[in-house]
Amino acid sequence: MKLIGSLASPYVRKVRIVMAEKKLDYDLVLDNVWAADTAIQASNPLGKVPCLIMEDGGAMFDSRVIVEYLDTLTPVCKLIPQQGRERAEVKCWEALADGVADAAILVRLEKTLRPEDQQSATWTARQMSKLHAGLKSMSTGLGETPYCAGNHYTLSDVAVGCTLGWVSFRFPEIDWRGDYLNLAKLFDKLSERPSFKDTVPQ
Ligand code: GSF
Repeated sequence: MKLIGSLASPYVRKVRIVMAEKKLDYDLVLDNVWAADTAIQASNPLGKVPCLIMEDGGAMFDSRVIVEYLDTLTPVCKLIPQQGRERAEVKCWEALADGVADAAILVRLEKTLRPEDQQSATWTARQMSKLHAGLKSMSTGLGETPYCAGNHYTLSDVAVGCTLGWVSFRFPEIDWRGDYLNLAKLFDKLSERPSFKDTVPQ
């Protein structure tokens, strides 16, 4: 399998961590989707990474679809419960974590891609409020449990870890570690895993 992605993206990192946890082999093909010469649209018409190229040449996106597929390929380190409420809970954590990343990325794009005189403070504030509400909700949901969905490591933790890592990477001024000690503790625990160590955003 080939994974088209970048070393900074939280969604690509989520897929890479799942690949590593499940001990799946793949080649990482770097593509800067913002560059004029990006080839991403040949594989993903939406022009986004991650995009998985399967053995038969077929392309799969987005990260949530890819990780769900990867989890079915081997019983090694099951990350998504099979069914019912537990499954929905893990998927909802993933939606929350990805949604926080979506909002944070929109803020960054507004600042980096749009000329200063066209930037909207209202839009930025709207996204920032989602970012902060999302962090708070993650902390409340985690409470004092060892992992997001309870006692076991799941895709929820992978998704939350990738989003927190990305927020620290691009918004070092947001002190989520100081505000939410339980998230900091979880993040430090996750950061010891080889899958996280090998994929620190850069
Ligand atoms: C989000 C992918 C995405 O926005 C997923 O795969 O989970 N829901 C999708 N990827 C960004 C890179 S990054 O900011 O992580 C991307 O490829 N953006 C290019 C664009 O044109 O929006």
